[in-house]
Amino acid sequence: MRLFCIALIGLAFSVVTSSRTVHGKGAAVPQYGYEVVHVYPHDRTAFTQGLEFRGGFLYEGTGLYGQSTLRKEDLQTGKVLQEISLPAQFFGEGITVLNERVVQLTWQSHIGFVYDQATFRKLQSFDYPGEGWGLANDGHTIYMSDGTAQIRCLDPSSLRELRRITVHQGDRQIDEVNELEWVRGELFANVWQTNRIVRIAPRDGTVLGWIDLSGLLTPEEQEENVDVLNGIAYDFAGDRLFVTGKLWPKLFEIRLVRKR
Ligand SMILES: [Ca+2]
Repeated sequence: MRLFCIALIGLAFSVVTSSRTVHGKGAAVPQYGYEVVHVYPHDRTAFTQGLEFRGGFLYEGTGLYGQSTLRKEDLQTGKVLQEISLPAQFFGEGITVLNERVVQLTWQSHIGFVYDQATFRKLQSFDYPGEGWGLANDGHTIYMSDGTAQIRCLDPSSLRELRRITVHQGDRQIDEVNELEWVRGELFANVWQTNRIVRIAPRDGTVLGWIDLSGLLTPEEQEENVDVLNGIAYDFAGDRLFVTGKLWPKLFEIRLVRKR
């Protein structure tokens, strides 16, 4: 009986200790809100799955079967300057632009495409296991999300997987990591079906912060058949951060504001 009591006390102590530890780590992660710097138009029919800003233009990959595209767009007007459609059997996902090529994933077809950045001519395709969700790159490595807490690191030439990191905050894995962006040495990622972006250390997947983007759309706009927040693009030259969502009427330039 005495041994049993000691075991119980020990168990209770360890539960308290571990919950304090988890709580402590969670509290230490910075939380951010935002200020809107500028509002731009966004195509209401674009089911945004990938977004990047390169050379003064937006590149956007859109999804849904029979409606998936790759586009180049004018930021100011939202006008589509160049566009190709994917064959109807493919649901387009993330895109990234590197070395004058655009890479685009598909959701569940295990195949990605590589296009010439200037002409959008298809140069090659490649395959991968699992699902394709988001893409980004740091100039040397391509990062790919797949709907789990894992981010795959790909060789930009062969598009073969080099290693993986797991997005985590303490002991908790952050699942359904979606559209990605490389921002000043960090990976930013939409978390699917939330209004939040998670800031990730690319080295080991540690969560560096959370950005709450609730309230970007008005209540009226929320009722107009829009889908979730998805789409982050960073303008290196101008230090501008853009966000939008699937079927959203607007694309926002935002500035992050530390909450705590
Ligand atoms: Ca992006």
